[in-house]
Amino acid sequence: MISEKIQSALNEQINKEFYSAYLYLAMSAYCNVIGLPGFAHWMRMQYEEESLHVTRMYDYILNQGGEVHLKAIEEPPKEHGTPLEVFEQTLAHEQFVTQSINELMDLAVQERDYATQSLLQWYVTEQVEEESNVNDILAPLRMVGDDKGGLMMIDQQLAQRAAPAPLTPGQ
Ligand code: OFO
Repeated sequence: MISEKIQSALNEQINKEFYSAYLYLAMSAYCNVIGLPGFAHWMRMQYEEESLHVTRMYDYILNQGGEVHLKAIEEPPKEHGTPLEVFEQTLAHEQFVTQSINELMDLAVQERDYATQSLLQWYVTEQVEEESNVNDILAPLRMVGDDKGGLMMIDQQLAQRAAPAPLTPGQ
């Protein structure tokens, strides 16, 4: 069982995770248009990963006997600038999501809701990985600058990203 307060905060977070999925799908389309299929693929995989972040939280609310409220998803921007700017925006967005997860954790601690803390610990760890993955891409992007050959090499590396593992029952 979860309190009304926790239920409402988790539903807000679901909306943010949906927005993340939407944003990365928009970025994927944008990267396709600017001729970077590897970047587009990476963003498409990120979209899939965000969808799993949605369903993990959605399943948790239902498993706790709570109610899911799906709210309108904000429209993401269409233009994202240079490939470097695409990943700078990605890092800024992930930092925003990390902050949001941390605030949720503060609330779960205040409410002494141990089950929700356990769920959120997964997201805390995930956010460390999300930010680190993006930083690992930003470093070579900053190094190559406008060099087309360098960008092509990064594009080929990003094309290798594997699909995220599906959720298994109980996760
Ligand atoms: Fe759901 O981690 Fe990114 O936003």
